[in-house]
Amino acid sequence: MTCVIATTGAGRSDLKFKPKRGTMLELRFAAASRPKKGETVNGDAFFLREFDENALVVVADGLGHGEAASVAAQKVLEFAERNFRLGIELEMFVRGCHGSLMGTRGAVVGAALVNKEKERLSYVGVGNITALIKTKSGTSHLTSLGGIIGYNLRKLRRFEYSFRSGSVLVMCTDGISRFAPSEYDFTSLESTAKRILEEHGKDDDDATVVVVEAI
Ligand SMILES: [Mn+2]
Repeated sequence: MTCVIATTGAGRSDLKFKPKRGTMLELRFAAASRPKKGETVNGDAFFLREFDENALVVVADGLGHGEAASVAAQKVLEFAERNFRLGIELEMFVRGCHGSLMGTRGAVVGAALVNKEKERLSYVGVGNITALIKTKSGTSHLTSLGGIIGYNLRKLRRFEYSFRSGSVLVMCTDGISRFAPSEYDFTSLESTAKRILEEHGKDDDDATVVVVEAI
């Protein structure tokens, strides 16, 4: 939007300027998830929560599949439900997950915090969760380090990315085989998430895809 201001005085000028945005990014979310073929419980889990100017997005893949994997993944959800505000200190959030998963089989976890005011995305990934940001100009893959939450936590590192209007965050567990984000049109997030799951979900693993778009 452009504002036009007419100044008073001898001269006259039309001053055009862009007003400071009073609004934050708005986010849209969609997710698709299903267990491995033949399993009744899902060893993957995801969590989405907006609070203050933030949104926390977590994807967890309990090791293996079946009941024990599901217990570990559900523990991540329980921890996130109680402690999502820790997400503003993402390393502490992930460290807390690690503590609460001790004694379980363990899980790999990706945690993203979007700051809708600053248009930034912070990411901490432990183990094999794929996360990427798709923009008009291309795709950047978010960096995860090795380790297993609840079992073997190595050094945590937070990576920062810009996340602006039009940016799309995609997070998947390894039950989704590699795909080219450019092949998908993210106009309908829900049907895109479903299509990625249908077209790239592996039969021999639980599979999850979460999509978050800034508008
Ligand atoms: Mn898996």
